[in-house]
Amino acid sequence: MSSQIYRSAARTARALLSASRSSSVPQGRALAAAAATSFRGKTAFISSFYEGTGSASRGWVSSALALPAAVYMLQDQEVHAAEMERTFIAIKPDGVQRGLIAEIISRFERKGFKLVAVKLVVPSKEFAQKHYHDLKERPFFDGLCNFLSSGPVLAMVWEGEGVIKYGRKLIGATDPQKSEPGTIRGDLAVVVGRNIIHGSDGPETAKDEIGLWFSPTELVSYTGNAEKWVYGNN
Ligand code: IDP
Ligand code: MG
Repeated sequence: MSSQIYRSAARTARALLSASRSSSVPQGRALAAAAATSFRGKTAFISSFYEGTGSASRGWVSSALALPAAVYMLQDQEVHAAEMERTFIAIKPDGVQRGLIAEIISRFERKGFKLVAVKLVVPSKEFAQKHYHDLKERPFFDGLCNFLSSGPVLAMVWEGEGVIKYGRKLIGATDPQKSEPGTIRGDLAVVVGRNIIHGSDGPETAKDEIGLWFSPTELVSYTGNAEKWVYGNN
C-alpha cells in the first residue's frame, strides 16, 4: 500500500517536473491540483511541499523554486520504498534485565536503520517454541524456550537497505566468545546461553518472524527525516 502511494507520488512528481520544465507555473499548478484531487486523503505530504507559507496563493507561486527539490525527494522515496527490507530483532530477557535496551537500539539507529515496530512482551513457552521451531531437535531447545519465556522481550522490526544481513553483523556470532569486539554480543555478552539478542538470519525467517510477533497494523511505514542523508547515489 505505501509503496503504491510512493509510486503514485513519484508519477505525480514526474508529471510536475515536466510541467515545471515547460516553465509554466500555472500549468504546473493545475497539474498538481489535479493530482491532489486524485489522491484525496493521502495528499498531506505531497501538498505540504506547496503550502509552506500558509497563504494558498503565495504558497503555490513560491513552489516554482521548491518544485524540483520536491520532485527529487519524491522520486527518492519511490526508490527506497521498493528496496527497503525488514528484519525481526529481539532483545532477550537477559538484555532487557541488564538495562541494555537503549544501548542496543542506539546501535541500529546510529547505523541509519529505521525502527518500524516495537513492543515489550513476555512470550509464552508455546510462543517461544514456535519462534525457535527450527531448533527443536537441539539439546538446548527446552532450556532456550524456557529462558525466552522467562521475562520481558523487546520485540522490534528494523527497516533498511541490507538490514537482514547487516543486522546480523551488528549482532555478532552466536557464541559471544567468538563474536568480534565492536559487535553487540562481542561487546556486551559472555556466553551463548545469555547472548542478549536475536536477529533473523535471512529473508524467509525475517518474513516469518515478523509475521509471528507482529500483526500488520503494528508495522509503521513512514519516511525518516534523515533518510535523504542516509541514502543517495552520486
Ligand atoms: P542465532 O541466535 O545467532 O541465530 P541460533 O543457532 O539460531 O543462533 O540459536 C538460537 C539461540 O539458541 C542462540 O541465540 C542461543 O541463545 C541459543 N543457542 C545456540 N546454540 C547454543 C548452544 O550450543 N548452547 C546453548 N544455547 C545455544
Ligand atoms: Mg537463529
